[in-house]
Order: sequence, then structure tokens, then C-alpha cells
Amino acid sequence: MMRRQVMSLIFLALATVFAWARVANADTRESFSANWTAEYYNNTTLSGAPVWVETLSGEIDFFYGYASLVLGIVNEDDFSIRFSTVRSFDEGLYKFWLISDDGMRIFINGVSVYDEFVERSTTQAHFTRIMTAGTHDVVVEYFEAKGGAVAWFMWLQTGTLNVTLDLLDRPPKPHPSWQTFVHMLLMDYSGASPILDMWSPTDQTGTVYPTEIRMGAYRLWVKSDTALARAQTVTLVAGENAITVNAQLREGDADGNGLINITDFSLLATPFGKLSGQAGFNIAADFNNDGIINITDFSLLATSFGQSDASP
Ligand SMILES: [Ca+2]
Ligand SMILES: [Ca+2]
Ligand SMILES: [Ca+2]
Ligand SMILES: [Ca+2]
Repeated sequence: MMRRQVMSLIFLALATVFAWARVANADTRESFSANWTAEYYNNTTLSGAPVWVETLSGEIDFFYGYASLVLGIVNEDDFSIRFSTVRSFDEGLYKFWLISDDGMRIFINGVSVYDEFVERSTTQAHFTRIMTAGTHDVVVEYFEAKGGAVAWFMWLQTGTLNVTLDLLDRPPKPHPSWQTFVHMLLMDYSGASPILDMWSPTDQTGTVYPTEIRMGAYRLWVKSDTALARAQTVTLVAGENAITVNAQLREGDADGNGLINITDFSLLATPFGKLSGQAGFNIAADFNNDGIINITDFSLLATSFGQSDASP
């Protein structure tokens, strides 16, 4: 037990090294009940009868280091472990994370979902999978060759995100004029860099296509190529999250610098009256995306003159 306590401390220290490990500490973490069965083998191929079998008191979160897991019974090197459990899942999308040194392979209901049963140094990986509601067999097979040994595995339910813009002066959806490009940031409250930072096209309903995302509370910042950014707080849950930006985006930022001012007015004035396809037409000044730069675009700009982007 002492060894486990020491290993837990080492794990805590290592966890601070892995930035992504913050995920594991989020309140969205799947709660693991203590029903992993661990079978230990003194070879790297899970062959023969196990030399030790136990029920884990927690998760698979072992930074074994260089010593034997079970002194005098399990080898320091050249051993393997099969962890198995039957666990209840809600229906939905799940993200599975692992760290291993050396190899690991994972089966869900007997189907291989991850297979890197190879000698390697400490490696982290993740994969996603849609789970049906009910109980599922999860088996994690792991081996250690030489040197340090790590076995760590967890999962959490994730969701998808799609964001719909509300744009000014557009015909009813769906319509091509709703198609634009948006810059989207999604920030958690850790002060770290955004967990999502992407440019993406909208479809004819002004919607950005779904993105897989961790559950949690975030600040969502959205800017389209000719409109000022809006920001709002969103709470993303498991499954599909359809978020509508909570206010119409202010149009008129022709140069996309986050401020609507005289420069944007100049960019509008030069091609004023031009139709799409005509020489001198500037799509960046066609704020309502209707193929003509006219008084409508002027008034969209004038309404928001002097305004700037919401801060992220
Ligand atoms: Ca070792
Ligand atoms: Ca190793
Ligand atoms: Ca501008
Ligand atoms: Ca226009």
C-alpha cells in the first residue's frame, strides 16, 4: 500500500507536466468505480497463468517507475497486465485517453479499438468512440519491456458543437448570403490558450459545422470576416450542442481588424455602386453578401461606426 501511495504522489507530480491532464481533473470526468480486475504475467505476451490477480481500488493510473509492482512476485521488467471491467455507459460520444510505456491495446466488447502493443517510451494517445447505452466490456492489455513503466487510462463523455450566426439584413434561411467565414475561439477559465481556435465556413443557414468538444463551461468568441466579434458564455453538455450566437453580428469591418472606422468607410466608398463581377467590386464591402455594394451596406457600417470587437 505504501508503494501505491508513493506512486500516487509521483502521479500527481507528473500530472502537472502533462497539460492535457487538466482534462482529467475537470468535473466532467467519468467516475470510475473500483471494479477493474488486474491479471499480472511475468512475460510480455500475457501468456500462461497470471502470477498475481487483484481488484484495483481505483483507476488505471500507474506510474510504476522501475520497481516491481508486487515485490518478489511480478518482474521489474518484461511483464504484462490485463485490466478488465464491465462498465455502464450512457449513449453518446466518448473520448478515451491513455498513456503507456511500453505498449497498450484496448478492446471494447471484444472489438479492438486501440492497438499499439509495441515497445516504446512513454506515449500518450486518445481516440473517440460512440457508445450505446448499457454495459460494455472494457479490456486494457498492457506490457512493459525494459526501463520505466507507465499504464494510465481514462475516458469521459464529450459532445459536439455547432454555432449558428445571426447576421444582419439577410433573406430567410437557407440562402447563399448566409455563407461566410467565421473565426471562433472557445476558452475555458483556466487562463490557458483557447481549447478551440478555428476558421470555418458557415453553411446556407449561417451554421458552422459540428466540432467535437469537451463538456464544460466556456467563453465563446465568434467573428465573421466582415463583422465584429461577439462573445458569450456557453455550457456544453454531452451530445449535440447547438449554440446560437446571442446577438446579431455588427457588420462593417471591411478590413477585418476588429474596429469599424474610417478605413472601412474608404473600402466601402471606392467600390460603391458596383455589382459582383464588375471591375472594382470588393466582396469585403458587401456586408450583407447580396452581390451589390449600395446604401444597405453603407447603413450597416454606419450603424456600428466606432464599435469594436468584444474581447475574447
Ligand atoms: Ca521496468
Ligand atoms: Ca519501458
Ligand atoms: Ca476595420
Ligand atoms: Ca450589399
